[in-house]
Order: sequence, then C-alpha cells, then structure tokens
Amino acid sequence: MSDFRAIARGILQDNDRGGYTVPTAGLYPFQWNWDSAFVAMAFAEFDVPRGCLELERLIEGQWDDGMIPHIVFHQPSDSYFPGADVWRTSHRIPTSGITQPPVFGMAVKALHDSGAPAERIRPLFHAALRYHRWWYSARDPEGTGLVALLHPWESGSDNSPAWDVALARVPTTTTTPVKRKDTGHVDPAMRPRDQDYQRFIHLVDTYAACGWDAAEQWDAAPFKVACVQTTGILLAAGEGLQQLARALGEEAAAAELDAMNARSRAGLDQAWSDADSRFRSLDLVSGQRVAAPTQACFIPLLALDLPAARMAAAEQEMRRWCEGMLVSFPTTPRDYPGFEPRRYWRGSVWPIIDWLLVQGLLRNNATALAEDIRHSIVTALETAGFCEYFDPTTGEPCGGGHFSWTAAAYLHLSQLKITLSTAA
Ligand code: 2M8
Repeated sequence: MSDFRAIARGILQDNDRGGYTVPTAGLYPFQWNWDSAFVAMAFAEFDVPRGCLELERLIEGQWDDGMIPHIVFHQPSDSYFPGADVWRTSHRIPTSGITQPPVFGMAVKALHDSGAPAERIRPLFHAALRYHRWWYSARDPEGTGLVALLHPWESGSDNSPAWDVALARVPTTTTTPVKRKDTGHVDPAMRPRDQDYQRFIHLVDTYAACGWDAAEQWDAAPFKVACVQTTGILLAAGEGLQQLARALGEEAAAAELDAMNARSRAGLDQAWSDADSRFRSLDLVSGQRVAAPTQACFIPLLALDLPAARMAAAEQEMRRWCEGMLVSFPTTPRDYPGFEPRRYWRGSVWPIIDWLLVQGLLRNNATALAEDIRHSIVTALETAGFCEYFDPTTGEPCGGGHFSWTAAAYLHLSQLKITLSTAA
C-alpha cells in the first residue's frame, strides 16, 4: 500500500524553490499568496520552522500599503503568462498588483498554535494586521462589511460562474498582447476561455494605468464584487489574529481587530438569503446580489456560528449539491446551467475548498456532512493522485499534477479525526 502522506511531503519538497513553494512546476512557477498560506498550515502540523519561512518569503512581496500580492516573482521564468513585466508594479521585488483570499492570518495563527516562537510569530502577526487594515480601507471604503474584489483572480476562483454577469461588462480589449502559456501545460478544455483572459488582462491594464493606487483603482474599476467567500476567510483569519494579539500582549491591536471583525460579521449576516439557503455576494457596479450558486456561498460558515434554522437550511442545500456526485464538494451544483465539471472553477472539486468547508461545518456542528466531504476527497486523492482539482461526476484528475496545495490539504484532511455529534 502506498504511503500517501510520504508522497504528499515529497511533493512539497519537490516544489520548494528556496523557502517558498511553487503550486506546481511549469504551470505556476512563482509563489502564490493563498497557495502558500495553505502550505504553511500543513507545515504547521509537521515542520513549524519551514511553515514560518513560507510566510516570511511571501511577505517579502508585501506592499507599503499592506497589500500582499497574489504572486511574488522571486525568480524569472517564462513558462507563465502574465509574468512580472505585464504587471508594471513598483515594489522592491517584482510582484503582481492584485491580492488573493486572506488565508494568511489563519496560517500565522496555526503556526503559533503549533508552537512557533514569538520572535518569528510577531513580525508575521504585524504583516497580517497591516494586510487586514488594507482590506478594510482599500476594499470596503464605504464600511459595508463585505470586502470587494476588483479582479476575478483575487477570488482564487478565477472563472467561477459567480463572476459571469459582472465580468461580461468588462471590455475584451487590451493594450497588452495576451500570450497564454497555461494552455500549453494543460488541456484547454480545462482552462478559462480566451474571452475570459482578454477581460482578465483588460483589468490588469486598467489598474496598471492607475499606477496601482488603491483609491484610483476603486474609482476606475469596471469589476467590483463584494465577496462572501473573501469576507468569510478574512473574518476567520481576523478572529484568529485577535486571539493571537491577546496572546502576544498586543491589546490595542486586539481591540482594532475586534472592531474590524464585527464589521465583517454584520456584513455577512446581511448577505444571507433565506430563499436560497446560502450567502450571496454583492455586485457593486449593478447593485444586485450575485445569483449564481457557488462554493463561495458556504465559506462564511468558517467564521460564523449560524442560527439553527439557517444552518439546517445550508446543510440541506449542501447535501443537495452532493447528490449523485462521485466526489464532493462541487463548486457549482449540477443543475445550474453554468456547470462545467472539468473547466477549472465552474463546478469541479478543489481539495483546499473542501478543507475550508470541513472546518466551517465542524464549527457549526454539522459533523456528518463534514466527515462525508473529508472522506470523499481523501479517497479521490488516494485513487487519482495529487492533481490540481477533480471532476466531481467521475473523480477524474484535472489541471496540473504534483500540486502543492493538494498535498497540503491531504496532509491535513487525512489525519483529521471527526467525532460524529449525537445531534447530527
Ligand atoms: C489559479 O490562478 C492563476 C491566477 O492566479 C492562474 O490560473 O493562472 C487559481 O486556481 C488560483 O486560485 C491559484 O492560487 C493559482 C495557483 O495555484 O492558480
């Protein structure tokens, strides 16, 4: 029988480029923000110093305004588009100009809880605090409680059906020629479409023309969605950071985090829809709630203790999405017209999303569903390998292989023991 945990650790080793981990060689040859945070959380379970180093390398890219970019280009590589030259940013090392879901603070807390020393945790804590301040000031300047994304890549769920309506308004014209490399690494049928890429790069051109100034971008953005997944992750991270602030004796920071967290909690509370049994993001350009059902709608469970009626409804809806699926959790339900089980974020199963959902379900005492999802993804991985994501209808491995965050999710989920609650 294979030692899958050893294989997973081997993947993290192979993808190490000197204290940071690339998602996978070739397809993604740089350091990605939330990929590294998941990897650091896995390291927290067996190699705490290496986990700290992962985050320390990531914040080499942190901007003066607190933003942690979605890509840090530590070394050149021409196997990825858009590379450093397309972004035209001015940090002291090359980075992209947008961010990703703020799992970072969750990883700092996990490393602290695993015994990382205060001299390594304190600087990471302060980087996280500056990052959270940036989120609230740059991405919720009106204080609504939900933080907004200015680019679908910031969601991490790049071509999710959640963005279809908002992204359709973005012009396909670009000043930068679009020279895709991703489709040379994996089957184009699994990747976003060319039109999506035209729009992704139109947005990059637009924000580069703003000199990447946060306020100018906010005014110029043709894509602006206040996102329940990002806010749920921000709040989960913020709660951990608040506890960490107390442990570090940083009382003023604890009070500041408390206020930021309260703002997100209120924003999420308003984003719940009884009619849909899920949370819904808000398109700030049209003023409409996002109708498309995606995994994002359940990520707030991570950070909220849902009232019993809401939780029962959410659980029932999540179970409905899983019906007839070989692997859970599909990022879009099969009965939605935009469902494409192999095309990247349009329905496929992502192990790191399962990790977040399992955590959210456990927080809300839905232990049976948490265990079903955990068991389903661990089995899929042991059957099909450490791929980027899975087709939920067939269990087929999709996207890139030898994938770091998949290995990280396996290391966490394969050893997680869930005790079924009697009420479940
Ligand atoms: C994917 O996104 C990148 C852009 O950031 C791409 O397709 O080129 C997404 O799955 C994203 O969530 C992930 O962080 C990244 C690296 O794994 O790949």
